[in-house]
Amino acid sequence: MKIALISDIHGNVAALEAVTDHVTTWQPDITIVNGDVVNRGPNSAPCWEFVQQRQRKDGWLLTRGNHEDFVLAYREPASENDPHTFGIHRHAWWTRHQLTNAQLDGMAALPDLLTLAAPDDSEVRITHASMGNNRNGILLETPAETVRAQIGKPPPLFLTSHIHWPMVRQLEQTLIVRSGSVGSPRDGDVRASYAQLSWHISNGANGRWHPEIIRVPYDRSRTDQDYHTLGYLADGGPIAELIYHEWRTALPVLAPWQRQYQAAVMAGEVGVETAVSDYLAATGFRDK
Ligand SMILES: [Mn+2]
Repeated sequence: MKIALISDIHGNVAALEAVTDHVTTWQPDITIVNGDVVNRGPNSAPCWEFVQQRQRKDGWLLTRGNHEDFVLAYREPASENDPHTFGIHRHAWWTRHQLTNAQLDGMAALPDLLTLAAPDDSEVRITHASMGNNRNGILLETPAETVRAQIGKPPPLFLTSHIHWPMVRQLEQTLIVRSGSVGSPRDGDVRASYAQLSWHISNGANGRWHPEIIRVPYDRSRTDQDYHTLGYLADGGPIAELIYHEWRTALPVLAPWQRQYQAAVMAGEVGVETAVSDYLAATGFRDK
Protein backbone atom coordinates (compact mmCIF):
# COMPACT_ATOMS: atom_id res chain seq x y z
CA MET A 1 0.00 0.00 0.00
CA LYS A 2 1.30 3.44 -0.93
CA ILE A 3 -0.03 6.82 0.26
CA ALA A 4 1.00 10.22 -1.12
CA LEU A 5 0.52 13.12 1.31
CA ILE A 6 0.50 16.58 -0.23
CA SER A 7 -0.56 19.85 1.41
CA ASP A 8 -0.12 23.59 1.78
CA ILE A 9 -0.34 24.34 -1.93
CA HIS A 10 -1.25 27.97 -1.25
CA GLY A 11 -2.27 29.02 -4.73
CA ASN A 12 0.96 27.87 -6.41
CA VAL A 13 -0.15 26.18 -9.65
CA ALA A 14 3.32 25.47 -11.05
CA ALA A 15 4.37 23.67 -7.85
CA LEU A 16 1.08 21.71 -7.71
CA GLU A 17 1.48 20.51 -11.31
CA ALA A 18 5.09 19.42 -10.74
CA VAL A 19 4.20 17.53 -7.55
CA THR A 20 1.22 15.90 -9.27
CA ASP A 21 3.50 14.66 -12.07
CA HIS A 22 5.86 13.19 -9.46
CA VAL A 23 3.00 11.55 -7.54
CA THR A 24 1.49 10.15 -10.74
CA THR A 25 4.81 8.50 -11.67
CA TRP A 26 5.02 6.93 -8.19
CA GLN A 27 1.48 5.46 -8.58
CA PRO A 28 0.16 5.57 -5.00
CA ASP A 29 -3.03 3.75 -3.97
CA ILE A 30 -4.24 6.88 -2.19
CA THR A 31 -3.41 10.57 -2.58
CA ILE A 32 -4.37 12.94 0.23
CA VAL A 33 -4.48 16.73 -0.06
CA ASN A 34 -4.16 17.70 3.59
CA GLY A 35 -5.48 21.27 3.57
CA ASP A 36 -4.43 24.80 2.59
CA VAL A 37 -5.02 24.49 -1.15
CA VAL A 38 -5.91 28.19 -1.28
CA ASN A 39 -4.81 31.56 0.12
CA ARG A 40 -1.33 32.84 1.06
CA GLY A 41 -0.30 32.66 -2.59
CA PRO A 42 -1.20 34.19 -5.96
CA ASN A 43 -3.46 31.77 -7.87
CA SER A 44 -5.94 29.98 -5.61
CA ALA A 45 -8.93 29.32 -7.90
CA PRO A 46 -7.09 27.11 -10.45
CA CYS A 47 -5.47 25.14 -7.59
CA TRP A 48 -8.89 24.51 -6.08
CA GLU A 49 -10.34 23.43 -9.46
CA PHE A 50 -7.31 21.18 -10.06
CA VAL A 51 -7.69 19.23 -6.79
CA GLN A 52 -11.49 19.06 -7.22
CA GLN A 53 -11.00 17.49 -10.63
CA ARG A 54 -8.51 14.95 -9.22
CA GLN A 55 -10.95 14.15 -6.44
CA ARG A 56 -13.63 13.32 -9.00
CA LYS A 57 -11.36 11.57 -11.51
CA ASP A 58 -8.73 9.84 -9.35
CA GLY A 59 -10.35 9.64 -5.91
CA TRP A 60 -8.00 12.10 -4.21
CA LEU A 61 -9.02 12.70 -0.57
CA LEU A 62 -9.15 16.22 0.88
CA THR A 63 -9.12 17.75 4.36
CA ARG A 64 -9.74 21.38 5.33
CA GLY A 65 -6.84 23.61 6.37
CA ASN A 66 -6.90 26.81 8.38
CA HIS A 67 -6.51 28.81 5.15
CA GLU A 68 -9.75 27.41 3.75
CA ASP A 69 -11.25 28.70 7.03
CA PHE A 70 -9.60 32.14 6.64
CA VAL A 71 -11.07 32.53 3.18
CA LEU A 72 -14.51 31.32 4.31
CA ALA A 73 -14.44 33.93 7.10
CA TYR A 74 -14.50 36.60 4.35
CA ARG A 75 -17.78 35.33 2.91
CA GLU A 76 -19.52 37.62 5.41
CA PRO A 77 -19.20 41.36 4.66
CA ALA A 78 -19.22 42.07 8.42
CA SER A 79 -15.82 40.43 8.70
CA GLU A 80 -14.35 43.39 6.77
CA ASN A 81 -15.38 45.85 9.47
CA ASP A 82 -12.49 46.06 11.94
CA PRO A 83 -9.93 48.16 10.00
CA HIS A 84 -6.80 46.89 11.80
CA THR A 85 -7.70 43.21 11.38
CA PHE A 86 -8.75 43.88 7.81
CA GLY A 87 -5.41 45.57 7.05
CA ILE A 88 -3.66 42.36 8.05
CA HIS A 89 -6.16 40.00 6.41
CA ARG A 90 -6.67 41.92 3.16
CA HIS A 91 -4.84 39.17 1.23
CA ALA A 92 -7.41 36.59 2.44
CA TRP A 93 -10.24 38.93 1.47
CA TRP A 94 -8.61 39.29 -1.98
CA THR A 95 -8.40 35.50 -2.32
CA ARG A 96 -12.04 35.12 -1.28
CA HIS A 97 -13.01 37.37 -4.18
CA GLN A 98 -11.11 35.15 -6.64
CA LEU A 99 -13.41 32.26 -5.68
CA THR A 100 -17.02 31.53 -6.64
CA ASN A 101 -19.76 30.71 -4.14
CA ALA A 102 -19.79 27.13 -5.44
CA GLN A 103 -16.06 26.83 -4.74
CA LEU A 104 -16.51 28.27 -1.23
CA ASP A 105 -19.38 25.83 -0.60
CA GLY A 106 -16.99 23.01 -1.53
CA MET A 107 -14.40 24.25 0.99
CA ALA A 108 -17.02 24.54 3.72
CA ALA A 109 -17.96 20.88 3.15
CA LEU A 110 -14.40 19.54 3.58
CA PRO A 111 -13.80 17.21 6.54
CA ASP A 112 -11.32 18.14 9.29
CA LEU A 113 -10.27 14.55 9.77
CA LEU A 114 -9.82 11.38 7.70
CA THR A 115 -9.12 7.84 8.82
CA LEU A 116 -7.92 4.99 6.62
CA ALA A 117 -7.12 1.36 7.31
CA ALA A 118 -3.60 0.01 6.79
CA PRO A 119 -3.24 -3.51 5.27
CA ASP A 120 -3.24 -4.94 8.85
CA ASP A 121 -6.42 -2.92 9.61
CA SER A 122 -4.55 -0.53 11.91
CA GLU A 123 -5.51 3.13 11.76
CA VAL A 124 -4.02 5.86 9.60
CA ARG A 125 -5.23 9.22 10.92
CA ILE A 126 -4.95 12.40 8.84
CA THR A 127 -5.62 16.00 9.79
CA HIS A 128 -4.19 19.39 8.76
CA ALA A 129 -2.49 20.23 12.09
CA SER A 130 -3.72 18.31 15.14
CA MET A 131 -6.92 16.84 16.60
CA GLY A 132 -9.64 19.45 16.93
CA ASN A 133 -7.40 22.37 15.88
CA ASN A 134 -6.23 23.06 12.34
CA ARG A 135 -3.73 25.74 13.50
CA ASN A 136 -1.98 23.76 16.25
CA GLY A 137 0.95 22.14 14.43
CA ILE A 138 3.19 19.35 15.71
CA LEU A 139 6.89 20.23 15.79
CA LEU A 140 10.02 18.16 16.39
CA GLU A 141 10.54 20.01 19.68
CA THR A 142 6.91 19.84 20.90
CA PRO A 143 7.01 18.03 24.29
CA ALA A 144 5.77 14.43 24.20
CA GLU A 145 2.95 15.19 26.64
CA THR A 146 1.64 17.94 24.34
CA VAL A 147 1.93 15.74 21.25
CA ARG A 148 -0.05 12.97 22.98
CA ALA A 149 -2.91 15.44 23.41
CA GLN A 150 -2.49 16.69 19.82
CA ILE A 151 -2.83 13.21 18.29
CA GLY A 152 -5.46 11.72 20.65
CA LYS A 153 -5.76 7.95 21.10
CA PRO A 154 -2.44 6.95 19.48
CA PRO A 155 -2.71 5.39 16.00
CA PRO A 156 0.33 3.66 14.39
CA LEU A 157 0.46 6.40 11.71
CA PHE A 158 -0.52 10.06 12.12
CA LEU A 159 -0.26 12.31 9.06
CA THR A 160 -0.07 16.06 9.54
CA SER A 161 0.87 19.23 7.67
CA HIS A 162 0.44 22.99 8.36
CA ILE A 163 4.06 23.69 9.40
CA HIS A 164 5.79 24.41 6.11
CA TRP A 165 8.71 22.10 6.52
CA PRO A 166 8.69 18.30 6.51
CA MET A 167 9.20 16.11 9.59
CA VAL A 168 9.34 12.45 10.58
CA ARG A 169 8.98 11.76 14.31
CA GLN A 170 8.39 8.54 16.20
CA LEU A 171 6.55 9.04 19.49
CA GLU A 172 6.10 5.76 21.33
CA GLN A 173 3.95 3.58 19.02
CA THR A 174 3.00 6.43 16.68
CA LEU A 175 4.89 7.40 13.54
CA ILE A 176 4.15 11.09 12.87
CA VAL A 177 4.83 12.33 9.34
CA ARG A 178 4.49 15.94 8.27
CA SER A 179 4.37 16.66 4.55
CA GLY A 180 6.04 20.07 4.33
CA SER A 181 4.56 22.46 1.77
CA VAL A 182 3.96 22.12 -1.95
CA GLY A 183 3.61 25.85 -2.58
CA SER A 184 5.72 27.68 0.02
CA PRO A 185 8.29 25.69 2.04
CA ARG A 186 9.97 27.53 4.93
CA ASP A 187 13.00 25.32 5.56
CA GLY A 188 15.37 27.14 3.20
CA ASP A 189 14.79 24.65 0.37
CA VAL A 190 12.69 26.30 -2.35
CA ARG A 191 11.66 22.99 -3.94
CA ALA A 192 8.11 21.70 -3.33
CA SER A 193 7.76 19.11 -0.56
CA TYR A 194 5.49 16.11 -0.07
CA ALA A 195 5.58 12.73 1.74
CA GLN A 196 5.38 9.14 0.50
CA LEU A 197 4.28 6.37 2.87
CA SER A 198 4.86 2.74 1.89
CA TRP A 199 3.73 -0.34 3.76
CA HIS A 200 6.69 -2.74 4.13
CA ILE A 201 6.64 -6.36 5.24
CA SER A 202 10.03 -7.96 5.86
CA ASN A 203 10.90 -11.55 6.89
CA GLY A 204 7.35 -12.49 7.71
CA ALA A 205 7.27 -9.87 10.48
CA ASN A 206 4.42 -7.45 11.02
CA GLY A 207 4.06 -4.77 8.38
CA ARG A 208 5.18 -1.23 9.11
CA TRP A 209 5.03 2.17 7.44
CA HIS A 210 8.12 3.53 5.73
CA PRO A 211 8.12 7.33 5.25
CA GLU A 212 10.03 9.27 2.64
CA ILE A 213 10.12 13.03 2.15
CA ILE A 214 10.32 14.06 -1.51
CA ARG A 215 11.50 17.43 -2.86
CA VAL A 216 10.38 18.45 -6.32
CA PRO A 217 11.87 21.29 -8.41
CA TYR A 218 9.41 23.31 -10.49
CA ASP A 219 9.20 26.37 -12.74
CA ARG A 220 9.66 29.11 -10.15
CA SER A 221 9.61 31.89 -12.73
CA ARG A 222 5.99 30.99 -13.50
CA THR A 223 4.96 31.42 -9.85
CA ASP A 224 6.95 34.66 -9.60
CA GLN A 225 5.05 35.92 -12.61
CA ASP A 226 1.72 34.88 -11.03
CA TYR A 227 2.54 36.97 -7.93
CA HIS A 228 3.21 40.00 -10.13
CA THR A 229 0.54 39.74 -12.83
CA LEU A 230 -2.61 38.36 -11.15
CA GLY A 231 -3.20 41.18 -8.68
CA TYR A 232 -2.01 39.48 -5.50
CA LEU A 233 0.85 41.89 -4.75
CA ALA A 234 -1.02 44.89 -6.12
CA ASP A 235 -4.30 44.34 -4.26
CA GLY A 236 -3.52 41.93 -1.39
CA GLY A 237 -2.25 44.65 0.95
CA PRO A 238 1.18 44.91 2.64
CA ILE A 239 1.08 41.39 4.11
CA ALA A 240 1.04 39.98 0.56
CA GLU A 241 4.58 41.30 0.14
CA LEU A 242 5.74 39.37 3.25
CA ILE A 243 4.13 36.24 1.83
CA TYR A 244 5.90 36.82 -1.49
CA HIS A 245 9.32 37.13 0.18
CA GLU A 246 8.63 33.99 2.22
CA TRP A 247 7.84 32.10 -0.99
CA ARG A 248 10.88 33.58 -2.79
CA THR A 249 13.43 32.77 -0.05
CA ALA A 250 11.77 29.72 1.58
CA LEU A 251 12.64 31.36 4.92
CA PRO A 252 10.25 32.39 7.73
CA VAL A 253 9.07 35.97 7.11
CA LEU A 254 5.40 36.25 8.10
CA ALA A 255 5.57 34.59 11.55
CA PRO A 256 8.54 36.71 12.76
CA TRP A 257 6.72 39.83 11.50
CA GLN A 258 3.58 38.77 13.40
CA ARG A 259 5.52 38.21 16.61
CA GLN A 260 7.08 41.66 16.35
CA TYR A 261 4.24 43.81 15.00
CA GLN A 262 0.82 42.16 14.91
CA ALA A 263 -0.34 43.18 18.40
CA ALA A 264 0.68 46.82 17.78
CA VAL A 265 -1.11 46.88 14.41
CA MET A 266 -4.27 45.36 15.91
CA ALA A 267 -4.17 47.97 18.69
CA GLY A 268 -3.90 50.76 16.10
CA GLU A 269 -0.46 51.86 17.39
CA VAL A 270 1.21 51.46 14.00
CA GLY A 271 -0.16 51.15 10.46
CA VAL A 272 0.26 47.80 8.75
CA GLU A 273 2.07 49.42 5.81
CA THR A 274 4.66 51.09 8.05
CA ALA A 275 5.08 47.92 10.11
CA VAL A 276 5.80 45.88 6.97
CA SER A 277 8.16 48.49 5.47
CA ASP A 278 10.10 48.81 8.73
CA TYR A 279 10.41 45.05 9.06
CA LEU A 280 11.56 44.51 5.47
CA ALA A 281 14.11 47.33 5.80
CA ALA A 282 15.45 46.01 9.13
CA THR A 283 15.72 42.38 7.96
CA GLY A 284 16.91 43.16 4.43
CA PHE A 285 14.39 40.71 2.96
CA ARG A 286 13.65 42.98 0.00
CA ASP A 287 17.28 42.46 -1.13
CA LYS A 288 17.85 38.85 -0.04
MN1 LIG B 1 -2.04 25.64 7.48
